Amino acid sequence: MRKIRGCVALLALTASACGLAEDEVVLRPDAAGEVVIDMDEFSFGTDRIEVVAGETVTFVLVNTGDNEHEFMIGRNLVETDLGYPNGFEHDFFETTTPVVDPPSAGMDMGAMDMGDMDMGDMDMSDDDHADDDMGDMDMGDDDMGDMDMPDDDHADDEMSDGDMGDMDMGGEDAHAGFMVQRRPGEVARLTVTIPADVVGEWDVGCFRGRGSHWDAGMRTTLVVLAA
Ligand SMILES: [Cu+2]
Repeated sequence: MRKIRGCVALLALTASACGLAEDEVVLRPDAAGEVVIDMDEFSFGTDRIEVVAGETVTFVLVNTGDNEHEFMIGRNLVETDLGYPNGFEHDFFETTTPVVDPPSAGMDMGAMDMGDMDMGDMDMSDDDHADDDMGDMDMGDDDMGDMDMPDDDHADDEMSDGDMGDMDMGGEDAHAGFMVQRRPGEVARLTVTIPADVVGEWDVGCFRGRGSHWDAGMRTTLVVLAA
């Protein structure tokens, strides 16, 4: 853990030497194509991640925090009816299939949710109904967690995961798109060859805690440069 933090600090120095804002942390793939990202309360430890289209990049996602965290990339923030940040309208991984190690760390909620979002009124009403039911059921749990300290949030998640298995969202809203989820101390490697059609700026975020992680600053920017 200490080693990883040291790398981030070193990159910060490199960034400032390149003429960027002094406190701006920019991560780029190393010689092996790896970008090590710390996930904790509540940040990804970087202001910006820069990659180049055509490169094969491995995001090494390290949960150095005390809560379960997730890593999502997308555009156009989606909010629930109650105004909680809840994923992205456009998933970065719509046109590519990442490899996740271990595979159980990855989860793709994209097909179902993104389809509903793009479809017409009939699908929307179905979807709203389902979301409302979920929302009402989750509210009690989650509000309590939000008012308590993050540790309680974590306890909640652990308990739910134990009962329901890996696909359980631990009382979270299900959000569209591909995500990697890690518990404290866990690491996952997310490898993807960056397609040319994703050049531009993307948001990276964690939406755990009913969007409270995002609101608390657990987000960063991914910049995909043209080859
Ligand atoms: Cu988080």
